[in-house]
Amino acid sequence: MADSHQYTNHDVAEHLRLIANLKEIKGEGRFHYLAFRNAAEVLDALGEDINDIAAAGTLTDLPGVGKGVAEVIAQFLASGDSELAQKLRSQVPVSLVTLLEVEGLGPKKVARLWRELGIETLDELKAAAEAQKIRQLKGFGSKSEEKILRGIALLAQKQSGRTPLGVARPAVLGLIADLKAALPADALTAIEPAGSVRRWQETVGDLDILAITPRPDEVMAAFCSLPQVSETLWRGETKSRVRLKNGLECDLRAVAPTHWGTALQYFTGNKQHNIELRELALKQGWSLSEYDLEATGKGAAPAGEKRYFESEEALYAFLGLDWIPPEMREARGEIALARRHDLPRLVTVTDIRGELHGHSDWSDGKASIREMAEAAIARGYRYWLLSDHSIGLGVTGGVDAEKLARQRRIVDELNRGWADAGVDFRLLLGVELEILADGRLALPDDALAELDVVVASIHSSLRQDRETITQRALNAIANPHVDILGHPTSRLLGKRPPTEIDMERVLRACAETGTVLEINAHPARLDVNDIYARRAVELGCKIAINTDAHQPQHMDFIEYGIAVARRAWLRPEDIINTLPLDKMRQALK
Ligand code: DGT
Ligand code: CA
Ligand code: CA
Ligand code: ZN
Repeated sequence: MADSHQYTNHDVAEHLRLIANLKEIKGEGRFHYLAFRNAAEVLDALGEDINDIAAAGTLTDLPGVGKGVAEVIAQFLASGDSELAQKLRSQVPVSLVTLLEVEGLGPKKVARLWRELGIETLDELKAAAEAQKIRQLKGFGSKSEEKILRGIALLAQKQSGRTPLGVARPAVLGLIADLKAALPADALTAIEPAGSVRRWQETVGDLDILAITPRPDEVMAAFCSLPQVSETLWRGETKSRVRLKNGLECDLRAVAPTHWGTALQYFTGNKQHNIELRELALKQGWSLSEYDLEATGKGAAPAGEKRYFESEEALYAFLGLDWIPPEMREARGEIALARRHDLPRLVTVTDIRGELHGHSDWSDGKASIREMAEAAIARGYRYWLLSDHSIGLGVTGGVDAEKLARQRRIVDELNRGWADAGVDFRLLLGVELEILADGRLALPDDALAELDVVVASIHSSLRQDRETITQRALNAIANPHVDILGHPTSRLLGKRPPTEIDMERVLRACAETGTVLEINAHPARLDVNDIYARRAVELGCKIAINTDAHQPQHMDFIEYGIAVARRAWLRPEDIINTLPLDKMRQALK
């Protein structure tokens, strides 16, 4: 058992560091915890496999490894844990170790926050800092609270690496709006987001903004002192980089009007698209940079001659290409299409005529049926599907056959009112039907038969193995009453990975049965994503783009779903809720 070589040197070092941290937080003397921290460093630098050394019985020959540490190592290699760690864990909450990763918090401070304020987790730390409780401790002040909050934001971002678009996009639009407000009107001629936000990529590494200004120094100064900026990382004449209080970093570049087309193209990316475009330019005898095209001498123009472009359209056109929408700039064959003048006419927000998944306060929504429908009317929609959660999810008020019958009477009455008033709008009645853990559906067929549209979704037992969870979806898809498969992979961006579901099988089954696949536009979901949406249409599936609105404002999220569709190269005809009501109904099962 001791010889299974299950654990690496690095695993052992991490275990020793955990012990050192717990000891230090507990308040043991330096000598006690430093011994473990030093031994961990020895292990990190060790060339030999620690399992071999343990098997040879020579652990204590290692520098810094005494009897106590050797015993811990031997136990860990045999069992993945040690008695000492177990004992320490019973004396100190392990979640405190995470607090050590917050910038500026050492073990001594963590120990005091724990002892004096009872803080054990990041959430509790955040709540205490926000409630201004930490400044009451001796040696801590309002500055430390700010620092802790910044550290928490940074840590959260470091752990995930990238930020969901739903956070990044409002942040960059807010910066642009505030910068405009902070400057006189003639200071900014143009300002646009670039980079992954402009391409609507689902997660974002950093923010990029591009501006045309006659006075770059004034713009850089205003940018670096915006209220959401926590720190200026770099400031030059035409470029600045700042860190925001929410942990995101943002680049701002100022360019001259003559360079706008090439600069916006360059800083929109993605990198691979740029590389392909540069190769194409080179073949035509031009070297492409963020500033201009410069003749290489291998084409018609004499070497060194320059061309400037005030718009992206002009740049792409000069290279013989149609303008490529940013969402398509992912080096997936779009340059070849643009060259053949064969780019798809991508769907836009204004193509959408209604939505087919939304909630009211009959389940977990925040507004009444009428308020939701009126919000849809206000957006110019011709139809909207009320699809509250069915029973089987545990949401209070999940609807059953009896409640659906009551909803039908309300829906009919509302529709009569709009018809009488000459409003061209139809409220449809459906349900978001729970696909239960064993694959059964939460409502019987005769109840489903009464509904206009049925959306079936998986919300529970998300950790099931690939076969089980795929079979669940396939059962729902096979049901003749199930029209739409809602948020098929159940992921929550930055919070919960997709399930193990076999999307290729699901997409094929949807195509075969005529079940519509949802692009759930809620920025926390974006489910299915662009890759699956593209594959779905290749296989002949129909798509619906829905915000899954739980309150009227959520309907604004439609642009995120449209972006997923555009990144999947989808046209209006690929999406059923671009159709008028009667045609849309014919397109259902
Ligand atoms: P991100 O920030 O990781 O979400 O992704 P992007 O695309 O915003 O990347 P970022 O911020 O590093 O750079 C912005 C754009 O600048 C990128 O999309 C393309 C361009 N760019 C950056 N580095 C290079 C490069 O080494 N070569 C080329 N051709 N373009 C680059
Ligand atoms: Ca970026
Ligand atoms: Ca950047
Ligand atoms: Zn829903």
